[in-house]
Amino acid sequence: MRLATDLRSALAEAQFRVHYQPIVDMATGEVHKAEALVRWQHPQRGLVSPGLFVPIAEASGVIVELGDWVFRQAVQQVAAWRVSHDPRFQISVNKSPVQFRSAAGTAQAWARHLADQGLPGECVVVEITEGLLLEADSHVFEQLAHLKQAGMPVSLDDFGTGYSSLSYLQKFDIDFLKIDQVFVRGLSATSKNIALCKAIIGMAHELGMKVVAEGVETEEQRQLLQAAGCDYGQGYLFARPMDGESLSRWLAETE
Ligand code: G
Ligand code: G
Ligand code: MN
Ligand code: NA
Repeated sequence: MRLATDLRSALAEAQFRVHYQPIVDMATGEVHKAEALVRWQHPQRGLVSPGLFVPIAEASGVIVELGDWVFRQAVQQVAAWRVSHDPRFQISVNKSPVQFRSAAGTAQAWARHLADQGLPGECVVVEITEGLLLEADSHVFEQLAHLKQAGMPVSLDDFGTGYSSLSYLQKFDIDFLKIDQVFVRGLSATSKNIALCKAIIGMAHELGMKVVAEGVETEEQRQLLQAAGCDYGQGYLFARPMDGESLSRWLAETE
């Protein structure tokens, strides 16, 4: 596929952008978190969705270098927002299982980069998937432990969609659980989804995790999730992913 060869040169040619989507504190409305989401400005195709190119980047291994680049962009951005907006600011970065298995872009390398910038580990939250935990070998265990040692929180993305086994939640120290959009979509007081959301939130809190609901699009969904004790919300109701400069303006206006 053409995209695969284009991906290799895209980094050198500076065609990637990082957009940020705010994550809102449900109880207070404050914003001191955001998720970094990569975008590809392709010279012929225009904006290519990560849903399309991330799997190709994973298959070719380019995701390791790309993921490192996204991480560094996020670090630069979080340092700025800690000064200009809120000293607690954290940015979530998605880390693919391919990156966890690589000898490059390790947890130690990320920790060193943060230390070199004079930043605490807690600045960057690492988003992982259920699949990583299910296939976790000793190397993955060790990498997750290194993230924790360096103070980097771990967030479990797309929760509830992939697998039915919950046993891995006992084995790993997870800080945030992200309820997948499929549970938030069609949320109403009488739907089965509200029962599922409440059960997930209750379980997460019992296990010492904070909960982020993804894909919050309506005021009704926000209210139901807030009443269910959900800690944070992310979705078009609050804001779409946008470039750093736009989010800086949005943060200033939302204050
Ligand atoms: O940004 P959406 O808007 O289209 O993102 C689609 C998918 O791409 C999501 O599942 C998201 O986790 C993934 N994604 C976005 N940015 C990154 C990234 O920097 N690294 C990895 N591994 N996945 C990403
Ligand atoms: O990493 P993850 O798979 O969770 O990526 C989040 C994805 O969800 C991105 O593709 C992002 O653009 C998308 N997204 C964020 N908020 C909303 C929303 O309110 N509605 C929908 N449909 N998608 C959203
Ligand atoms: Mn994510
Ligand atoms: Na998700």
